[in-house]
Parts: sequence; C-alpha cells; structure tokens
Amino acid sequence: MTENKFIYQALLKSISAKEKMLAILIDPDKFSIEKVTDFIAKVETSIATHIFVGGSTVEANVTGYLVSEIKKHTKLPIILFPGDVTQITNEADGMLFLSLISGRNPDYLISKHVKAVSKINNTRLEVISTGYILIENGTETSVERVTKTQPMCRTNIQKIVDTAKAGELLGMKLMYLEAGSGAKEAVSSAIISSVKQVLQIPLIVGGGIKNIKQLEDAYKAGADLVVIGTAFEKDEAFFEELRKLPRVHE
Ligand code: 1GP
Repeated sequence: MTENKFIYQALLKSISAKEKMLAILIDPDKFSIEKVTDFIAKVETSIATHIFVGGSTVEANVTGYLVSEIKKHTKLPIILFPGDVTQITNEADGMLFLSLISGRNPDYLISKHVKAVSKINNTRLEVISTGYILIENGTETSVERVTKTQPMCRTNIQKIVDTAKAGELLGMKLMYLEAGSGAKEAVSSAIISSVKQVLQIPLIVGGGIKNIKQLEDAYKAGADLVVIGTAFEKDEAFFEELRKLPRVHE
C-alpha cells in the first residue's frame, strides 16, 4: 500500500480557498449501469467536486465494475463510501475509512476495519479516517437497521459536538454528520454550526438534502462538503439547478 494524500490535500486547499464541495453519492444497489454515461455527463456539468460510491447493502463485486465504468467518463475523484468490506475496490481513488462513532456496535467501530486491512493492502486507495455520526431524522434509516445502532438525538447538540470532537482527538481526518439516505429531516443548521465551531478537520454533511436552499443552508452553517444521493436518483433535473450555484462562499 502506498501512502498518497492527494484527495485530502486538495480538500484542505479548497477549504482555504473558501470553496465549498459537493459529492454526488451513487449507491450501486439503486443505480442501473446503463445510465452511467448520461448521469456522469450531468455530474460533469454541475458544481459537483467528488463522486462517492457506496451503500448499506450492495452485492459483492458490483462496486468495482460500476466504479470502472464511472471512471471512463470523469476525472473527478471517486471515493468509496463503503457500507461493508466487500465494497472495497482498487478501481476507486480513495476511500472513507468510516468509524460509526455515534453508535456502540464494535463491528462498526473497529472490527470491520480490521477485516478490511488485508483488502486495503492490495490497493492504492487513499484511505481517509472518517468519524461517522448518525443523527436521528424522524424515520428509521438503513444505516440504523444494518448497523444495529441508535442514531444520536438531534436535540442533544452538546453530545453530538463532544462526539465529533472526541473523533478528532482520536486522530480522525474528516467528520461526517449523517441524517441517513432519504432522511425526512436533514441535519439542522444548529447542529452543523455547533460542530463546526469545535473542529479543525473538514466537515461533511449528508442525508435528506433535496434542494438548493437546504444545500446553501448546510454550507452557510459550516459544512465543507455536502453529500447528495437520493435527490438525483429521483430527479436528475436537479443537476440543472446546481449549474447556477457559485463555488466560492464567504
Ligand atoms: C447518505 O448522506 C448520504 O449516506 C446522502 O443522503 O441520499 O438523502 O442524499 P441522500
């Protein structure tokens, strides 16, 4: 395994230039491969800066093929956002090495990571240690079901802040506030801004963001990178709106 830090360095550079980032999440389980060319052409003309690939339940070997097809059509960094060890593939550029620090299931805090090492050793992926915090959104999410963990209470902001800070103190390089795919309520601005105030590391926010207003609100509250998946699966016209947004935010 080689040590490369291009993706992370570029992320830090964008943050210092006050550029906000947007990752389009492609869930191999919900995405039909025939759509790749058209879909990525739209991603390319939007303000998207990254492509994330992953899902809670994905059949083994599907991810590698999908990533290689996506790669034929874009130079954007493709980053794995794996729900499981089976989703790790050398076809991607990087991987979020997620530890579900909102939960107390040792499998998702460390066990799966140990199992992943032999696979990662055979890749050139840039592996980025990421604290993953699931926040309640009004309905049960697949992350909850699959990981058998409770999300954090959205009104206990201090606990969410302390959890994020604990992750940073443990050496995590990114923090991801997650409301869950298709969430009814996205992570609130109050949570985002409170967490942002205590963190030095970049902040990712995702789950339930469906329109420009919510995207702008997340950026204003302090999200450095926003992840959107479901809104594009449902309505690719959303890409059109994204062409109008400026990349630089004060
Ligand atoms: C899910 O945060 C991501 O893990 C994106 O959520 O699908 O609701 O955009 P959506």
